[in-house]
Amino acid sequence: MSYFGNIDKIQFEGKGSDNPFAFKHYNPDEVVLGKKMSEHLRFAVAYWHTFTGDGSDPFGAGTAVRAWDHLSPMDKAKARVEANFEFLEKIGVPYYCFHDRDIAPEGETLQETNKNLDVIVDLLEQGMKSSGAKLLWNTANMFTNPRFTHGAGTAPNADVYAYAAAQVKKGLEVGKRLGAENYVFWGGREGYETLLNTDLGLELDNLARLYHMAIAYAKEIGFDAQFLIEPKPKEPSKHQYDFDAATTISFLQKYDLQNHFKLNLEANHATLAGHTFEHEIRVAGINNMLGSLDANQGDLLLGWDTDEFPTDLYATTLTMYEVLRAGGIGRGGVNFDAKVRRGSFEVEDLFLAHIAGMDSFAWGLKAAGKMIEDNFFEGILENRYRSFSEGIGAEVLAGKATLQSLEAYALQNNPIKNESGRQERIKLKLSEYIFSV
Ligand code: XLS
Ligand code: CA
Ligand code: CA
Repeated sequence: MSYFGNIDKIQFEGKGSDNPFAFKHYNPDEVVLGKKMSEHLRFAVAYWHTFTGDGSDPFGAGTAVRAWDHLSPMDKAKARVEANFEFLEKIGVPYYCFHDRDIAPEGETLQETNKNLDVIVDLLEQGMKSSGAKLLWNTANMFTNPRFTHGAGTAPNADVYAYAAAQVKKGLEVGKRLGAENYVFWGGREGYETLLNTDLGLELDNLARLYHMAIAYAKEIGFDAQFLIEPKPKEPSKHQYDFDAATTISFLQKYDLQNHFKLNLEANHATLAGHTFEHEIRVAGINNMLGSLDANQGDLLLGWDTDEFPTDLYATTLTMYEVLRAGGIGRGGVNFDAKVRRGSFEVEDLFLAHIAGMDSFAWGLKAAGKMIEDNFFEGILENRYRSFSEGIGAEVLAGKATLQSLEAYALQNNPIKNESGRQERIKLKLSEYIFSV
């Protein structure tokens, strides 16, 4: 059965095309800085937003019109598997991502839940074999079910902690079976509401213990996916432990986990943390922690996680600039953790939204590639920090300077001459690059 029968495979038609169901910028085989666009971007579709989501919000029921709406939970899950592979093929995206609870309904017991999961994982395995689609990452949803109301790996209740561990164990087995390239931990309920009932130290220690157990088990079963933690500062918890890239990196270092994890960074989560996405990517990059990206955008007028499809070219350009500077996305990818708006309820909107996101990222990649090729911004950096390549600056970098030697230098170096940062000129240049491709 076809779920998107009226839509043909989306093709690249180039800038001149006015066909809304075609790419104007995403040309998978086009080479940017010596590598194909498809290899730079490694796009993925998020199962939860595209196939499980129904457009409901806290004020109203779902609006999405889908061919599987009338089916029973298990049949719905099976239909979504077929829809997933048809969608990936037609949109030309090689990867997908899911939470365990997106793909199969929960049963009455953990046994039953795992059985449901196994039925669907069988179908996914077959579908991946016949279509060539790949799993960028999977994860365990340890935030929707009421049992996780106080947390999962940071729960105050050891029974809940054990349940979470069982779910992670199963998630790793599923990931191994489907050849997932990454495994994600997002701590939806790993945080707290008030310190008056929270043992912060114990909760963080326990979370680290769970991660160490996951590393040990993955090794035992031979699952060699890259492990990722996804920072987010708030929502659903008031304060989430993995607040942002810097906080998460220091957590990993404290618990000797830094060599086993990288970060899955999300644009909208960066915004919620009061950062730009490029800031988060740079922080990860300089710490060798850039793992993968959840591509979306928030709304600066709203303080919550709107998960819109990314269409802001300044943001996609700066994102790809940071990715290229960091040496690429490696085993990660660009996963559209984005949902169509509630008013965009037709299946056509799923295609139009992904085309918008893919074209915006391809556009950003082309602009960023040109920026790097021209060496304009890198040249500015080199010039701006040139005082560290000779004289007293070089001594600082070589670790030879002391407070005494720097004082002696400062005492005879008068006046100090600073130079303009030329920020306005630089920002206009960025616009010129974006509009030149
Ligand atoms: C929620 C998160 C979540 C993770 C995976 O805000 O973005 O969907 O990406 O659990
Ligand atoms: Ca995400
Ligand atoms: Ca989000």
